[in-house]
Amino acid sequence: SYETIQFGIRDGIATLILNRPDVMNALNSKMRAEVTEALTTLPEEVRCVVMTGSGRAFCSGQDLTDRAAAADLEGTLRKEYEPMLRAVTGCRAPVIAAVNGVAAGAGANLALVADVVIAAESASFIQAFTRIGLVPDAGGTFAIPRSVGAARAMGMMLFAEPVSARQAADWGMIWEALPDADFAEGVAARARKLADGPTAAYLSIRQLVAASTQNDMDAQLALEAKMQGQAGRSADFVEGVTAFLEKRKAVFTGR
Ligand code: T3D
Repeated sequence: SYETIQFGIRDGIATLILNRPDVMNALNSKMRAEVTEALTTLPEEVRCVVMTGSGRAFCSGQDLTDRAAAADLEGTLRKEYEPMLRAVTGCRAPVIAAVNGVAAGAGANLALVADVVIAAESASFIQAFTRIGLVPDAGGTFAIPRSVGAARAMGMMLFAEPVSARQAADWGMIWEALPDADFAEGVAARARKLADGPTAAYLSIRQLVAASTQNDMDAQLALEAKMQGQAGRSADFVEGVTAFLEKRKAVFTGR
């Protein structure tokens, strides 16, 4: 069991709760290690992961009381943040970031590397780094210009002001903002849908979209063909087509 996160699995859905509510779930070394560990050792039964925060925040970013991290930011990023971010992007199952409250600094960027980001309307995203004289990290300068364009990325990063969940959704930085009253139910419904879906195809889609930031069209068409070849040999494809022809809902096993 873990100290800084809560982790549980039910009906194919793993829920990972960042759990240091007194400090708005600030990231310390232990939390980075535990998030990484939980996501890289998922049992086979898991077909969707929901990552969220306990209390009123999602995550306030780096724990600013941690002197050791502050003494070697470069080392901390390379040795602790990178493995955590890659554990999200490389996770076998799709990851939903359920942003229940403020997501600041590396906490915002941890959410933004997830496959789907759903935020409660009262939540906000803050590229807080320049408030303390730092530059955005944790993949923010990679992901944000790609999702919202350079003008909005620059505004967010230079002004370090909160961007509301609604604004983030309107800009295409996240998938959707839900009224607070519908948030838990909305997240659960989305997680259920992914956990019941063609898990192997989802993994390929995530790899294709990631590769599209680097590939030219030739390389991307080749990768699509390869991954569609794989999908075409899956049990879920057989089931999907059979269910369509039998006019019933497909029952995917994720294989
Ligand atoms: O390795 C490295 O260091 C490099 C990596 C850097 C990556 C980064 O993430 S840098 C950016 C770090 N994060 C921030 O600068 C955000 C700091 N927090 C805030 O700006 C605000 O707390 C929030 C906007 C997140 C929330 O504001 P509010 O007013 O709702 O809550 P609050 O009162 O500020 O915070 C509640 C408590 O959480 C408070 O403690 P207290 O007074 O009740 O004892 C506050 O100090 C604590 N807290 C919030 N964020 C952090 C934190 N404690 C440690 N580290 C934090 N990041």
